[in-house]
Amino acid sequence: MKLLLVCLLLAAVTTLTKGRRALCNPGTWCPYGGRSYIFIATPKSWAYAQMFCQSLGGTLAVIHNRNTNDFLRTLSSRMDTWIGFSDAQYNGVWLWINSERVVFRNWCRGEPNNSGGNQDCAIINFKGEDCWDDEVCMANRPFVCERENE
Ligand SMILES: *[C@@H]1O[C@H](CO)[C@@H](O)[C@H](O)[C@H]1NC(C)=O
Ligand SMILES: [Ca+2]
Ligand SMILES: [Ca+2]
Repeated sequence: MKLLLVCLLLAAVTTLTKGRRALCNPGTWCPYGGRSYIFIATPKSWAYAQMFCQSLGGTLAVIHNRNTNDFLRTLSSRMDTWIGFSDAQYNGVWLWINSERVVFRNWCRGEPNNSGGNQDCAIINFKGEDCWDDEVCMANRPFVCERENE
């Protein structure tokens, strides 16, 4: 497990170094709308995904408008993908991981439904569609990180 983490971190550092020149190549940071984003295809739990984003100097991605939503949808190849949106602190109160104000939502019809009483983390691209779903945070999903532009 530790070895795996080291490998992931090394891969991340390599990614960071390459990120400077590459624009939107897979595995590199991609500037958009004043921030940069990276899609990580390796499925992880929501908490692990956030830790990984932090190890890259960022957080799980937050979404404040339609354009960013569409951009991240493309970046993630329309796979079920964690974003930094959760109601784990208080069920029904959805908060962005960086505490920014919630000004945009894109829930699928009937979501968030807190199915089974413990769906507290949000994905984009539910069933490939252009909408969000709440899921069990322990589920392993690809994820998208964001960070400030340097
Ligand atoms: C609740 O959401 C899950 C996906 O998280 C979905 O599979 C399920 O069909 C939904 N249940 C209802 C009753 O809408
Ligand atoms: Ca919930
Ligand atoms: Ca749900």
